[in-house]
Amino acid sequence: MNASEAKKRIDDLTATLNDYSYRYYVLDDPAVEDYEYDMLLRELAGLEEQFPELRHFDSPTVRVGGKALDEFAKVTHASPLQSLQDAFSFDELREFDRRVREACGEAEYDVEPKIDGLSVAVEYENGVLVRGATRGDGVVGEDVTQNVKTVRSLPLKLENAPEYLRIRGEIYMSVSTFNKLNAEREELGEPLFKNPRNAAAGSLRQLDPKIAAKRALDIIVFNVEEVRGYTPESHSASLDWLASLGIPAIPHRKLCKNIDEALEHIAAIGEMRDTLQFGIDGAVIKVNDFAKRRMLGSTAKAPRWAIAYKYPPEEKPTVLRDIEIQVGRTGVLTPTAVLDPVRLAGTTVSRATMHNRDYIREKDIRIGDTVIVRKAGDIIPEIVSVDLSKRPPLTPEYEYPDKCPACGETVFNDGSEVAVRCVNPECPAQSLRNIIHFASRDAMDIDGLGPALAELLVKEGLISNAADIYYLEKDKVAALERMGDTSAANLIAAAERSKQAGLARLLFALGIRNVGLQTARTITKKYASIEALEAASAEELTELEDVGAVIADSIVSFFAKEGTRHLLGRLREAGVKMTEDVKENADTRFAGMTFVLTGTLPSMDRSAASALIIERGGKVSGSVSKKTTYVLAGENPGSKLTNAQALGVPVISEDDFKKMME
Ligand code: 0OX
Repeated sequence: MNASEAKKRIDDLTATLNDYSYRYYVLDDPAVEDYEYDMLLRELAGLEEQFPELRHFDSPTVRVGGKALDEFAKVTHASPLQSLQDAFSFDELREFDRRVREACGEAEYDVEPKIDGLSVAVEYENGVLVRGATRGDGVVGEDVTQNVKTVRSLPLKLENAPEYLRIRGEIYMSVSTFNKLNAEREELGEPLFKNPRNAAAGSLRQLDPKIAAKRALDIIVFNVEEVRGYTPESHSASLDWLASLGIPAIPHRKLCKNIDEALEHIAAIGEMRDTLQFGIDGAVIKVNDFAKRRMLGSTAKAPRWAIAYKYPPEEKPTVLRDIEIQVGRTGVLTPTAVLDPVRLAGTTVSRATMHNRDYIREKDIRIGDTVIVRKAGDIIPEIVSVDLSKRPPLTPEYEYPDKCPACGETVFNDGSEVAVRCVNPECPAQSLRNIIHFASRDAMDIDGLGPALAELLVKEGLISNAADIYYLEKDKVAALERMGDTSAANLIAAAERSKQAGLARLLFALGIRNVGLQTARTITKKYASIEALEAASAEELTELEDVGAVIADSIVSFFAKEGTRHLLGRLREAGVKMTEDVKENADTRFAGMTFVLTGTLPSMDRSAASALIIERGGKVSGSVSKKTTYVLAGENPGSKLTNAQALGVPVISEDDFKKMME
């Protein structure tokens, strides 16, 4: 195919696929089968690879995500993204109505669901999606443009667009996507997301947009924050207008004549809760008329013309079928309720936390009971109470195990805490968890060694502690179910690579109580070898920033354990690096300097430039202030350049920057 034929086909495919996407994701009215869509998309991607210069900026292939970032740039919102005042009763809503009428007379209210996702601001310049940013603290958020572009229901280009448009919406993960994602993660032995909101948050904050794209996020838009080139007079008119531009405006909203109608619609939204594809954590009442809104104004925190009603946590009865006891990494036994599945606040619940032994005793919870479950803060379901009227006759009291379910040793409760613990250092449940943690990404990052494989290796007797990972024999691994030569070789190579992870990661990987990765990093700044750390007293350790007596004690008692010496000895013998490199003669020419990057640089992308700055001891910030040392500007710089000029911050080009690095 020659270039002009390719151009025609690329133009055609881009337009057609964007139309199909709109019909599928916004109108919920697919025009073609998924298969046909996928084939056309593949054809387009192939042509774009051959003729990159012909790719449209709003090509549907943008949705699969571009290059990974090193960090998110900070974004100062052009005007703060306000929050909402909360109400927990209809009385408070009537009180809100009274205040509104006092200030501006009778008012019509828009009532809409309050989506439980992550607030973002999205900007369009002349119809082109130029930026997506998280709300952050309302004033400064993070630039998540790449990930926002993967949201298929959000147009990358608007027809009949105003000159400038900034909208606000909620990014969320649909219940069906969430369930699918967790099912896949379970299969792979990866940790499950607690709820759709956490899953959406984790996905939106992925530095690699390809991962974000796979998570299939969605958006619902509920506000026009700023617009130039159109003047809406009311909220409902502005949302209808957004919908006419192809933007997914908030559904189930209703214009209500007065507070009674508004309360009725709030109740109706509450009834729908279980059937919606997005989680909600309330409903919002908003004065519809913008002139009235201006009369009402805002307090320092929130507008006076809107209020959020929070529904009481949903509670439902279900039957407790079993109580499972798990043994954690620190030996604590935790009971989990196994329930008949029940829909609760947007997800299906079949397990609930029971906290500890005392919790079960105090509530006298028994297997076979009908229990009332609720989501605490809409995250972890818990048992609120037992419906005694439904207790089957002769149901025996529940007996908490006195033996560890994993190793059979007697468990202890020393009276000083509620936790019942297994103190057997050889307990396989604890060692499995230690191994899983050791291999995890932030720890030694042993690729491929997830919970499922770790469990298999322990079960088959190939490993029983973290050090054993480094002594695995390829043939034995290859002979395991679903493994084979290649997987075994990959695992051993990954373990080999992990030996160079360095002391900070190793300390974190060892699972010392209270020592997270950040603390581990702090420690290695002063103690660059494990020997140096072993020799440190608790008192010396507390001199470190962020290390208090509790952490210091954990570290000292960890090194005092017999098992620790043995484990470290075997890790050392295997060649695991036990020092942290202190970069001597490190290039620190940018130490103490803060750079802000803006626009497109001629030869490097912004993440590469950021990496060069950070490696040399500098910082990269997303917004210009008096503290900024340089603004590194490329083509089409944004408002950062103007801000720099206003504040007298020196502006440099990529060439200047390169000279600074010579
Ligand atoms: C939501 C939601 C959040 C926006 C600007 C002032 C009032 N989570 O669904 N906030 C608002 O309104 C805010 N509306 C919503 N629907």
